[in-house]
Amino acid sequence: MKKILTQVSQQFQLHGTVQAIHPYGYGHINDTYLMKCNHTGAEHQDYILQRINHQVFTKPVELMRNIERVTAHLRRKIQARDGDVERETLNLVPTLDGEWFYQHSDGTYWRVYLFITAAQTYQQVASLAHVYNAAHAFGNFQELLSDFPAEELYETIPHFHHTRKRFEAFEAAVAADLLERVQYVRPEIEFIRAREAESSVLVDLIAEGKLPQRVTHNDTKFNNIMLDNETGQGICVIDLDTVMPGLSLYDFGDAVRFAANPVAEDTRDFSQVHIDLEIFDSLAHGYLDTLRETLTPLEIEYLPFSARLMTFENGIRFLTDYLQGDIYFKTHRENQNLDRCRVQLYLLADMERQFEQLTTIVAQYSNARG
Ligand code: ADP
Ligand code: GN1
Ligand code: MG
Repeated sequence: MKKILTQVSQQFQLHGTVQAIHPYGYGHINDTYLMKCNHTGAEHQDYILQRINHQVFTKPVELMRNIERVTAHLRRKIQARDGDVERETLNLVPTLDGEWFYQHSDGTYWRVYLFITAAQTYQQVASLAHVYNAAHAFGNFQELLSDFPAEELYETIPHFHHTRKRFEAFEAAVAADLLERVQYVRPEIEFIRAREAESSVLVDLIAEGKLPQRVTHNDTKFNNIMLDNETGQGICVIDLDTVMPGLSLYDFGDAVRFAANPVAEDTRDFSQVHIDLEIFDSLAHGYLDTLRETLTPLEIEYLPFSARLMTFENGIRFLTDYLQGDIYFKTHRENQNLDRCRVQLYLLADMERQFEQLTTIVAQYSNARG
C-alpha cells in the first residue's frame, strides 16, 4: 500500500516533497490520508489524499466533475465577499496532467485537496455553540449553491434519499437472507416494518410537486464540517461527493440524526441513545437563522419529521448492509452495522416520544429572528 500511496502522490502538483502519508479521519466510505510535505515558504505544506470508493461512486469521472464545478462556484462566491478561498471551500489539487483526479493502473481513483489549516472536525458534539455554527454553515452552504444550475449536476448515487426505495431494498435483503442473519434481527425487522408508511411521506410530497428540489449536501454529518480552532465557526463544509439535487429537509434531518444523539453512532450502550433537546434546539436555531426566509412553510413544517425520517433511513441502510454481509459501510468489528442500526432505531423511538417538543422548538425559531 505504501508503494501505491507514494506513486499516487507523485502524480499531483504538490508544493514541497512528501514526508509522510497516514490514514486520516473516520469516514465510512472513502479512504482518506493526510500527506505531510516539507516547508516551502508560505505555501501549503499538508494535503488530503483520498481514494474514491468506486464501488459506491460508480461514475468517478462524473463525480469529480460535480466537485470541480461546485467548488469553483463556491470559490467565486467566497471571493466576492473577500473570504479566504483556501479555507472556506475544498480546493482540488491538479495532477501533473492538469486533471482533477488520477486513475492508478490498478483501477483505483484518487484526488488531492489542500489541507484546511487551523480547523477540525469532531466525531461528537463538544459544545452547543459548535452545533449552532455547524447548522448555520450547512444552511449557508445551501444558500451559496442556491443559484447553481441543479440540472447540470450528475446524480452520484441515484435515489440516495428515496426512503421508499431504501425500504424496498431492505425487504429484498430480508427475503434473500444471503448470510442467514435474519434470525438474529427479527425485532429490528418488525420495528422497521411497523413504520413502512413513513418511508413514502417525503417522496410522495415530491411527486405531488409540494417540496422544492434544491442543491443540497445530502450527508450533513457533524464530521463533515470543519470548525475553526479559534472561533468555533463552521468555516468549511467538506465531503462533497453527494452534493446533488435534494431536499433541504434531508440536510437538516441528517444533521440532527448524527449530532443530536450524544453517544457514538455505533455504541453498544443503547440505554444512552437519545435525542438531546438542547442540541436539537441549537441545530434548529442555526439552520433557520440562515434558511428561515428561503424555506417554504411546508418545508419548515416537516423539519421535525425529517429528523425521524433520516434516522429511520439510516437504520434501514445499516440493517440492509448487515444482512448483505457488510459490503457498503466500512466496518472494523463484528456486528458493527447491526449496532449502528440499533442505535438509529433507539434514537428514532426517542424522537417519536419527544416529537411534540421537537415541533415546538422548530416553531419557535421559524418566526423569531436571530
Ligand atoms: P468520507 O467520505 O470517507 O467521510 P471525508 O471527505 O469526510 O471522507 O474525509 C474524512 C475526514 O478527513 C474528515 O472528517 C476530516 O476530518 C478530514 N478532511 C477531509 N478533507 C479535509 C481537508 N481538505 N482538510 C482537512 N481535513 C480534511
Ligand atoms: C456515510 O461518508 P460518510 O461517513 O460521511 C454515508 C451517509 C450515511 C453515513 C452514516 C455516500 O457518510 O449517507 O448517512 O455514512 N455516505 C454515503 O454514518 O453513503
Ligand atoms: Mg465524511
